Amino acid sequence: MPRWRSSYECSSFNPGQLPPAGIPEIAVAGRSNVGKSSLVNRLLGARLAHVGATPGKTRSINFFLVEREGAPCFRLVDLPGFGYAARSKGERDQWARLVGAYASGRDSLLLVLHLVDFRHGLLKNDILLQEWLSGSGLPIFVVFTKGDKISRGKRQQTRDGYIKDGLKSLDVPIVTSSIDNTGIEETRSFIESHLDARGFA
Ligand SMILES: Nc1nc2c(ncn2[C@@H]2O[C@H](COP(=O)(O)OP(=O)(O)OP(=O)(O)O)[C@@H](O)[C@H]2O)c(=O)[nH]1
Ligand SMILES: [Mg+2]
Repeated sequence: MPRWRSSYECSSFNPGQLPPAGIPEIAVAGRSNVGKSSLVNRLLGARLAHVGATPGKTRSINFFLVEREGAPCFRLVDLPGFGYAARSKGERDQWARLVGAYASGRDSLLLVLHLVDFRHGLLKNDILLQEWLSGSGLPIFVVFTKGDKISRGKRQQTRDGYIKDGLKSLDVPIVTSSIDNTGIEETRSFIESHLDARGFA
């Protein structure tokens, strides 16, 4: 697979700061603290996104440019965490306003990676997020995070159980860990093949 070269592009704290659409975008969504920024860094191969031990670290939409063979290939987009319970309704509304302004009618947004904590599977907020994303017409692919917290021998059974419980995902979800790199290369390949399938090889 050709090497990705990544760089930070910009951050949007409000709809007025969103960069113009253009090149294909792959967004990373999920509950606060699920490991979005950590996975973004692993995929990019660089510590460009800010990681935090407390939920609510990422408040802006952060855009990272991935180049392949010297040419812009796509943007990886780190979204703020969805639905942290301790936050006020006002802040949840702010999430919907900002992410809604970003995602609505953005033809260049090809795919949303929905990150789900492998220890818990889909919680209420994950189901709400899936409904919101699919209601916005966005293709969803589930990526499990923190796979290192479940022993290797139990991973397949755990994943199959979550699939059986029901989830929206374009394909069989990938189990990842940003600690030991499990599933990172597989996720990169999935992104590459999705870009390819959508005509952006
Ligand atoms: N064990 C383990 N911990 C992880 C993994 N990925 C992230 N973490 C930890 O989970 C915490 C949250 O990580 P972030 O990457 O900041 O999570 P986030 O989803 O971007 O959080 P918000 O920006 O607050 O929505 C940090 O303490 C990370 O070190 C993982 O794969 N395994
Ligand atoms: Mg984050």
